[in-house]
Amino acid sequence: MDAITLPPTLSDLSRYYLELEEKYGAHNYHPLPVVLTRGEGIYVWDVDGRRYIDCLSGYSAVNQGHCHPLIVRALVEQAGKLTLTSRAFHSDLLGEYARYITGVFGYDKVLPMNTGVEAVETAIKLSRRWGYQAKGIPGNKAKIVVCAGNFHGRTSTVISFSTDPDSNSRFGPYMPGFVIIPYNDPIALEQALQDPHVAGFLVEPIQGEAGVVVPDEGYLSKAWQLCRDANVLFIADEIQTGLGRTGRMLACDHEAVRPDILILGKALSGGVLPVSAVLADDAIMLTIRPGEHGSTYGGNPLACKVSIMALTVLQEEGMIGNAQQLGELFRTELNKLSSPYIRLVRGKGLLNAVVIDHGNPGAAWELCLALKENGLLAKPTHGDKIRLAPPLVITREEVMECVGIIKESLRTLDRLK
Ligand code: IF1
Repeated sequence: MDAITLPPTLSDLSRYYLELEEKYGAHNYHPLPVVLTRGEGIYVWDVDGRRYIDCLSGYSAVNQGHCHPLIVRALVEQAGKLTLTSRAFHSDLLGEYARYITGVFGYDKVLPMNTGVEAVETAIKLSRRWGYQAKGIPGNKAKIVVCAGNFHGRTSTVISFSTDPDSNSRFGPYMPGFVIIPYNDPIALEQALQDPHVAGFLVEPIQGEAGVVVPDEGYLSKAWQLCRDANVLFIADEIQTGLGRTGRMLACDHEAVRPDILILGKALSGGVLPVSAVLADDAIMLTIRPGEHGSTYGGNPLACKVSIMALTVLQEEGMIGNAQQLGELFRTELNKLSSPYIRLVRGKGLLNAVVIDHGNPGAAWELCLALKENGLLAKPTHGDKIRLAPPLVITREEVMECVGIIKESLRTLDRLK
């Protein structure tokens, strides 16, 4: 373990767990030095009993708050009854779930998967299949247009169209058939769509990993219109932006855009299981036939039960409106800090980021360490951006507490050269 990265305040107990991971776990992450053992609502506790406000929310998987009692109850009850049938047999929950989720989002059909990237893979395969079968693209010629700065997951296909060298360099060879255009650029999209072999346009309504990049108002609706005109499927990756995070059920709802293919994940289970889904109408979804796609765990009864409850509490407990209102407050109050170290505050609903402005390239990391010391957990991305995305159950008082902690913690940057 690189001793200099460990703060002197780290307890022996925390150090023990950190060293275990370091010794026996692959080194594919660089976490903040905090070891968590319990969560409830917006709070998490470390092994030394210190409490933190979680401003990452498992990268927006725990929108409903940690260990939401109704979601946990659904999980535990179903776990004692039936957890997995595989899709070789029916269960008494898959149909109920399919009816429920298609009703919530207004699509004919759902295809259930587990992780986010599997749902993205599914959407890619589905749009290609639709391209051959419905649009008449010649065999193996289908293209999918994607945006620079995207993050859609980490499989070898999906990293093939990443523009982030950390994600894809030295992991080639790469899957062909993707065209990368600039994000937030309808003219580039219009040009790309002139190619008759394009089957789909895959886009994040807000780019999360890129540092919460919010496109210009009207971009999504324009892109959607361009896709319709070109007979190209508009595929929205709402894995991070969906499920109330931006103050609407879907980020696309802000512009009344209805994607042809909708991809959901993360908070679809409230953070208790990997549950993802692809939604589309029959003309698209039924181009995949039995035996042509699937997954052992996709649509398992445990996931179905949990997901119904995760969607239910999201809607019934006012979380979406709360995200809208308190997100507004959070950004307003962060802007009021007018700190020389905050270049800008951006986001929508409770998906926000601050861009740090400091001569020291390690400033965002140092700030996150200071935030942690003061009781708030957040993680830098791309060096200088810090995502601030607490669970949607946060209250006004707690948002103000976050702002206070951030204000206090920014002072450490005075001392950093
Ligand atoms: C990691 C970021 C968040 C996603 C979108 C698909 C996926 C993700 C829009 C894949 C996943 C994660 C994965 C996580 C870090 C994280 C992330 F920083 F990379 F951008 F959330 F902000 N589409 N995002 O954001 O979903 O297969 O992981 O379930 O450590 O890689 P997955």
